[in-house]
Amino acid sequence: MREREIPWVTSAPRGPRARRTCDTVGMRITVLAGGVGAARFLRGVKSAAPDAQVTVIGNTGDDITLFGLRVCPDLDTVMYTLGGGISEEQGWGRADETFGVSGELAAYGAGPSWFTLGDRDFATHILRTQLLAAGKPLSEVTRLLCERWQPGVRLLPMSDDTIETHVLIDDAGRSLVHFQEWWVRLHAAAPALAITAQGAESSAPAPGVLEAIADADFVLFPPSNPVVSIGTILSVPGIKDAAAAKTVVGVSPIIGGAPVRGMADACLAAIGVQTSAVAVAAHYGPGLLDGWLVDEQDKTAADDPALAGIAVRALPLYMRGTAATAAIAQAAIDLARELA
Ligand code: FO1
Repeated sequence: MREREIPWVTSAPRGPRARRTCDTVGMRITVLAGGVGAARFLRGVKSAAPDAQVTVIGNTGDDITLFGLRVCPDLDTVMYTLGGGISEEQGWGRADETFGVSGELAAYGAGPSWFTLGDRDFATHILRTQLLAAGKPLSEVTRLLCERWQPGVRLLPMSDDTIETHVLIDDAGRSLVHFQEWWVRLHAAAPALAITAQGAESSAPAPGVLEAIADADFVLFPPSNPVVSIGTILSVPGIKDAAAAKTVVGVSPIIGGAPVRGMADACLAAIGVQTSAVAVAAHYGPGLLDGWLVDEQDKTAADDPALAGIAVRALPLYMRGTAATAAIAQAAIDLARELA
């Protein structure tokens, strides 16, 4: 962490409201975000640090082109969730959806049918594709889409270059499938022999990404998938080194040996990492991770020699609602400030 006067530590009166307000004015937080878990965590960050400037670096490895349209699931999940348009029960896609267009496409036998796109969601993909076709980079397109949704954070794609996560599976013979096909059509049931972010090695961080990390007071890793979300963002050249130079605090996506949602265990198995709060933190390593929040079930992680050099704190980690999520975000912010 660059030595810098931390503006929010002031001598202002320390009343509860005053303490919180003066605590977050001028605070710059950068968050590497995947999909559903990250979006919900970000609601907590906004609640815990309402005056902070939050920049979200979104994973684009899940992106897929369907019916000629560019779909960016993790960017849209953050945009819709923080903008108030998300389908709460799914955690992705739009609320109050209808499926007229996908029904008509199915009537033509046009596929794939395994990836559900609602009519409202189609509008996002149509406009994004139109703007991309007009030559605008994904970062500019994302900024324009966010003008409608006003998510209250700056949402940057990790890169403007095309990066797509593909999975080598052994499904009665080896084949390489797009991450979404493995995740959604196959429910990650076919063991992943390898997971690669195709295009990452020749990609560049999107404009503003490295600056957002360098200028942050600290960086947060929400409880996103450590392989296909956080891992993919870190695979864009320059991002991991930039983050390693900062104070980084992460939230374990694994509680009691199981992922809270999604199928991170299937992804971790693909890279030979155990599905545990300790193993994920050790996978990030003390060179990158400075602090790690674990659920109380995993509090022994604090004494695990595998996490030497990483400050571990145990607290309830299930994001059961806004208050619980805000408490988790507050704990992450407090730990980052303690370590900065
Ligand atoms: N996930 C599913 O399990 N089934 C779907 O049909 C599906 C459609 C979908 C459409 C738009 C979108 O932005 C996300 C969608 N997702 C779907 C979720 C998506 O696979 C995940 O959000 C991420 O890619 C993994 O975090």
